[in-house]
Amino acid sequence: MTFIREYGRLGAGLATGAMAVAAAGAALAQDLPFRGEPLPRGTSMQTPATSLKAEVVWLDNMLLWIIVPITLLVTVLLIWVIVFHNSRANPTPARFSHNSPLEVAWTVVPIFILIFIGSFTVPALFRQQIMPEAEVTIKVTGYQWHWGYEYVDHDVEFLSFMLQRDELAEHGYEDRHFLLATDTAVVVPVGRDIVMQVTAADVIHSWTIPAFGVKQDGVPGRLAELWFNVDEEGIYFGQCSELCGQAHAYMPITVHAVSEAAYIAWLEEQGATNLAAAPGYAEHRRQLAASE
Ligand SMILES: [Cu+2]
Repeated sequence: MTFIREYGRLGAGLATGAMAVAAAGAALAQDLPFRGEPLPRGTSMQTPATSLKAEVVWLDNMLLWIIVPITLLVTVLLIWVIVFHNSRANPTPARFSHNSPLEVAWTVVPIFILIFIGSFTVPALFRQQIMPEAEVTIKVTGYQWHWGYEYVDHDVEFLSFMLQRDELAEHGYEDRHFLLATDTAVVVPVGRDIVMQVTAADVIHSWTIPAFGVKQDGVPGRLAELWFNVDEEGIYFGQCSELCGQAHAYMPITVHAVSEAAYIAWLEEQGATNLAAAPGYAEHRRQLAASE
């Protein structure tokens, strides 16, 4: 494992040259609840942390109500045919080969089912794929095998490597977060529209946070986008979701969703420029002035 990490770091140095590794977000981990993580014996989706994910979960449940009756109907028909229409039970089969009303029905009914499903899934797809006006813009680059982040409005950039088991505690994580927690984390304010620009530097990677309902391939030479707006403060985990080579399983993603004040404080800590562009900055200044 150490080999993989060191190898990754070497690659990082080659790939990004002078890109500095900032100790981002390490101090924040202790104060935030863990929200977006896989649970032991968990079989369903993670609790939604964004409206997009809530919609995905709703769609999933709704589709279940359609697919279960269809599956049952087909199963019953199959059993019925097997039992009553085999050569022993039915030695002289009927010779007809068409039944127009039935054929029209089994064409039209599925069309209506598809239109019904599409009337929900197509608008959901548009909500995911049409980017809102970004309040925070972050560029993420996939490397073999770690992530690089750039807060484009603030000249803040850092790399993000998976933590080894013995490093978890000092960063505020627990043992179960092995293979999920990273040394630096993406920090975003809650209740704001975050737009991530996703790309890659070597092969295709994929950036995702399951609790946010987002997943986007990072393709070298292209800039794709995804967006989310986190409801609650907390720590959310994801993993590279496009098979990208030997250490694909060792480039997880950690997001800290924090209050606006904590986000601005973090930006300051990172030596961010253009702080006035941070969402809620004017309000934050006013509160600071009032408290003095
Ligand atoms: Cu990858």
